[in-house]
Amino acid sequence: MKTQIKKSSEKISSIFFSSDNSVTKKTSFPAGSIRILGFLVSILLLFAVSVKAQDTASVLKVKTSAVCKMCKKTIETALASEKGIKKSELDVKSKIVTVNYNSKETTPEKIRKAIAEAGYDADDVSADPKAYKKLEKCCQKGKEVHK
Ligand SMILES: [Cu+2]
Repeated sequence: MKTQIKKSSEKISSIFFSSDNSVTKKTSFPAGSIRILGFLVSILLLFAVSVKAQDTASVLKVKTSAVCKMCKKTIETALASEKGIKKSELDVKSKIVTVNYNSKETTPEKIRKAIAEAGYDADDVSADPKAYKKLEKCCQKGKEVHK
């Protein structure tokens, strides 16, 4: 950024102090201001875009039926391949998975559905029975967290 400003100010000063003073001074002044204006507008646009991008970064906490570290791995792996999910981390003790996602690319409903399709309950969405049966026996052992 700084070098860009330096460059454009150099250009402007080279216009101002060029040999053909009387003519260029008057004709190039507006061109210089337009350049500065364009530069400021693009900074504002960049700022607006970055603010908008931040707005789409969302966090969702989902209560699951995970009972062990293997469940944690299964759920986190399943969510990793979902569109719009940046990161997910399951706390086995509380059975809560914290999901960082882009609200423009996915929704809480889709995230809960993905967890259910991996074989686990997700809030009020029940685990897909077929996926549940495919889980390791250890993960079907019951509702209590175990090793
Ligand atoms: Cu498990």
